Amino acid sequence: MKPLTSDQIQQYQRDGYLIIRHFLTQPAIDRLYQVAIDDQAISKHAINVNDSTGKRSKLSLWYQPGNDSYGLLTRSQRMVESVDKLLDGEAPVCHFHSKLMQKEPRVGGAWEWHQDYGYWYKNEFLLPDQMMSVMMAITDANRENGCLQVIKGSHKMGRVEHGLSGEQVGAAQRYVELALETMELEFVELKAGDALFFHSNLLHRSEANLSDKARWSLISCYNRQSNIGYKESSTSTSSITPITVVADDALLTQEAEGLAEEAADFLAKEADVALQ
Ligand SMILES: O=C(O)CCC(=O)C(=O)O
Repeated sequence: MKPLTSDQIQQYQRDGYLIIRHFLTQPAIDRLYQVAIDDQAISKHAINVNDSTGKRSKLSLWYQPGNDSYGLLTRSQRMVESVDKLLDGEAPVCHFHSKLMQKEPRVGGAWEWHQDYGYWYKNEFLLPDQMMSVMMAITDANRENGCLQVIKGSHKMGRVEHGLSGEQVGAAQRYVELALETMELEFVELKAGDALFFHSNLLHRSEANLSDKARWSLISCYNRQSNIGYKESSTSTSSITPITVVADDALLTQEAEGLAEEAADFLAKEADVALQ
């Protein structure tokens, strides 16, 4: 396992994100893709989120990382140590939640400009520098199938006001426009197995998937134990429970399990997605 270099850490601090190419090997990608397709618990708990034009994305969100392939990835040493290097503070790294984002060909909808902390602030987490997300590409993500777009350096703006925008929560348009006047817009094209680490205040969005290729990704969100969500809406305490780390190859060497419905603690279908 290669630790992050000081250049990579500086890059994250300067830009608000860091791309690590080939984070996963091909056998690991194959396994995650297979689970994404086959897992009953994931499909049973998929929630539809419409964009402003009525196009629909699906996501399944859970709090507790278990012994399934996704849990083993989110708890792997390389992942947790990378997050540990990038987050501010010293307290142990915890898993807030993970979600499998399913943008189906021609159907998958857009996501409005937002900061993840625009949502999480409402859960009364106080320290955005102690929160981040990691997007793992399960399939290739490119301009055609609605890859993530980010505004480089926008995490330095601090939290921008957010409001409801259809079924989603979006950042105040005026601030997004101002940011785009002086900061660079980047389309984050990823190959399956690439990982994008990004700060909770980084402005990002994605467009609809108008292509004939699915765009699936796993987004895992991390927090430090010291950063309490005073109004965390879930019953789960995962965001302040230190992760039990596993070896990097556990994903391939351990018997693959499906997500355990009870243990994973899925976000209920009727829950308010706007709070996530
Ligand atoms: O998957 C996407 O395209 C965007 C998802 C996103 O921005 C989020 O869940 O915060």
